[in-house]
Amino acid sequence: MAEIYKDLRHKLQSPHNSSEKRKKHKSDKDKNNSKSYSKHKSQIRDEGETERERELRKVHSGIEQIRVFDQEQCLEIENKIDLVVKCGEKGGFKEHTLDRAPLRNKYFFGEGYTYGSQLERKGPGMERLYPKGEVDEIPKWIYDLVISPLEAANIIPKDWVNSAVINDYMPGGCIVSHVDPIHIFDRPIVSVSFFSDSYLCFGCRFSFRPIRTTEPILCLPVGQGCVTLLSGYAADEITHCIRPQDIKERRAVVILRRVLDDAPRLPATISSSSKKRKHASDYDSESDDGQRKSNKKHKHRRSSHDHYNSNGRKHRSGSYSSDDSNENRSSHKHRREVRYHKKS
Ligand SMILES: O=C(O)CCC(=O)C(=O)O
Repeated sequence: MAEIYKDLRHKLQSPHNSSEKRKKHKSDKDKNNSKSYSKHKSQIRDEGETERERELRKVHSGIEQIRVFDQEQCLEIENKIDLVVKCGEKGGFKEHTLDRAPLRNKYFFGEGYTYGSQLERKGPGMERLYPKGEVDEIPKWIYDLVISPLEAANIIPKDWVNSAVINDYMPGGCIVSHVDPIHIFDRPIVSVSFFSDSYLCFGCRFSFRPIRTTEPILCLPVGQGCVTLLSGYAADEITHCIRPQDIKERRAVVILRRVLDDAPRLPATISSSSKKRKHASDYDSESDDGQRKSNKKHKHRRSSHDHYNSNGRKHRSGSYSSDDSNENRSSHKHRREVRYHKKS
């Protein structure tokens, strides 16, 4: 499938491709100053197709997919994810480590942040990191089994990752369209998929009751063991999501990101007073089994992440509506380049 996309990308980039021909055709038409109504209509249709193709090419330019993990490595990592889930079920994590939703749980390690309806003040760029120490450390197995192989393959620089999130989806689970907050996370956004194959979709709008989405600009296959890197347009200028119909079997993803040094953080006093840690963590980041002694059930906390209206694409005005909203787009634009060598 990745090959197909590569081919498409080449096709779109080729000076001989039909979109280029259409552009030339259009400018010839403009020069001839054709005014007939039927010509005008076909011109609009051509422009529409060209716009979509151009957007698809821009999305592809910010996507890289690499296969790093074989079946054996995937199984080992999947066993570890199961242990994380068990630990969460026993109430073994700090309060902000685990964000539960009916068909999808998120586990934040290293750093956690407020998003969606957790935000006291909603709007683009309002996401805030929790004070340091309010989520559990990145487990040692994530360093050993996931981060280290990516570092060894020069896909991410050494010690770059300071945030690891595991999303665990049940069939029908989803993540609504969003842009990972640009004022919180450096690019690229690195994710590794496990348990089953699915699709990461770009440019969908969600609506609810019943949940449904508009046609995506791109459905990117994300197979088991596949590493996906998003940067540039794919990360910043178009939303991505996981649609409920694309999770047919249980799926998990490990998202590896770098929180920016100047990302805004909630003051310790406000956050800690309202959201106390429930149990002392004995999910030791050094411990491989990840089991905790406490068996108290974690209080169910509905997440906004899956219940928030979102728009697929940037509006002409430049505003977005997304749960992982984004701001400071221009001021952070210079940060967007991938600053290191990526494996091709
Ligand atoms: O499940 C995935 O592959 C993407 C998840 C995602 O975009 C997120 O959690 O922010």
